[in-house]
Amino acid sequence: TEDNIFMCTSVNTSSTSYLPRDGVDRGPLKMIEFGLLDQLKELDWQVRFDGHRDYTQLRPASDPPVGKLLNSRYVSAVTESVAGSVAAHLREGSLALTLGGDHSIALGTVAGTMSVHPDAALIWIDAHADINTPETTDSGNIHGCPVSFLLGIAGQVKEFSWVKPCLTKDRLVYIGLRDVDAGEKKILRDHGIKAFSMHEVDKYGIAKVVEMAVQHVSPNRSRPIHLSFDVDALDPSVAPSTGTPVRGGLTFREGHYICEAIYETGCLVAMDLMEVNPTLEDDESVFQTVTIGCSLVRCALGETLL
Ligand code: HAR
Ligand code: MN
Ligand code: MN
Ligand code: MN
Repeated sequence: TEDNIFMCTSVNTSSTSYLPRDGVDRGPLKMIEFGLLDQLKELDWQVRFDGHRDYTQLRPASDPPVGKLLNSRYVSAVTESVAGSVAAHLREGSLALTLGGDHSIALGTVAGTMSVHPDAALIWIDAHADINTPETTDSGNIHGCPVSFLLGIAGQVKEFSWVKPCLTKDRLVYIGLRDVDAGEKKILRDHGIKAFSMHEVDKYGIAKVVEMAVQHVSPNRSRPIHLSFDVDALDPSVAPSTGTPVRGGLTFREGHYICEAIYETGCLVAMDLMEVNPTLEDDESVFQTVTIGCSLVRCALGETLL
C-alpha cells in the first residue's frame, strides 16, 4: 500500500522533581524493542521511524514554576517541536503515530494535527480529563492540562504563546474517564463537553459508546480523527505500568474495541499512545503494559481478529 506512517517517541516532560514519574520517556523505546515497527510493516504500512527523540537539549538550565505550572519552559519547547514534526509528516500524507511519554506531549501532537487539518476531531481515551487550566490545576503537572490549552480556555501563559486555540468543544470527546478533578468537572459542564465516563461504558456498552462518540465529533465520518490514547484508560489489572493508575478502567477488549472501531471509520490521521512507564511495577507488569500498548496501536492501524 502507499500508506505511510511516521513515528516519533518522546521524553518525559512532567515534573522531574517527582521521582515516581520519571522513566515514562522510556516507554516508547520499550514498544520499539518489542517489535512494533515490524508488526506495523506486517500490516502493510510503510513505516518511517524518526528515531527516539531526545529533547534534553531543550531543557533550560532553570525552569522555575510559572504560577502553579511546573517545567513550563521545557514542556513548551518540546511540545512546539513535536507539533512541527507531526504537522510536517501529515502534510506529506503520512499518518502520525507518536509514542509517549508524558501526555503533555499531546499538546504538541494535537496542535500539529490541527495546523494541517483545522477541522479535525479529537478522541481522548483516558482515566483523566487532562483539562485543568493553569488556575485549576492542583498538581502543576502540565500532563493534566493539555486540553485546556488546545481549547483556548487556559488564559494567557507567556511561556505557551506559540499555542493557538485550535480545538472547539464540538470536536472533542472523551471515553474512559473516572478520575476527574472538581475544577475539571465544572469546565466539562460549563462548556458542554461530551464525555463518556466508565459509568456510560457500563451503561451502554463500549460499541454504543464509540458509535456515539464518533458520531458526535465526526458526524457521518465528515472529519479527520486524532486519537489520543492514554494507557491509564485501561484497568490497572491489564496495564499496570503507568504513572497514575486508577481502578475500574477499560477491559483488555474494550480498549482494543475502541481502536478497531476508530480504524474502521477510515478517518484516523494521527494517534498518540501515551503514559507507558517501564520503570513502574515488576517485569511482568511492564511486559504486560508494553504488549498491550503495541496491540492497541496495531488495532488502530488495521489489525483485525479475522
Ligand atoms: N488531574 C490530575 C492533575 O491535573 C491528574 C493528572 C492525570 N495524570 C495523567 N493524565 N496521567 O491523564 O494533576
Ligand atoms: Mn504524565
Ligand atoms: Mn492523560
Ligand atoms: Mn491519564
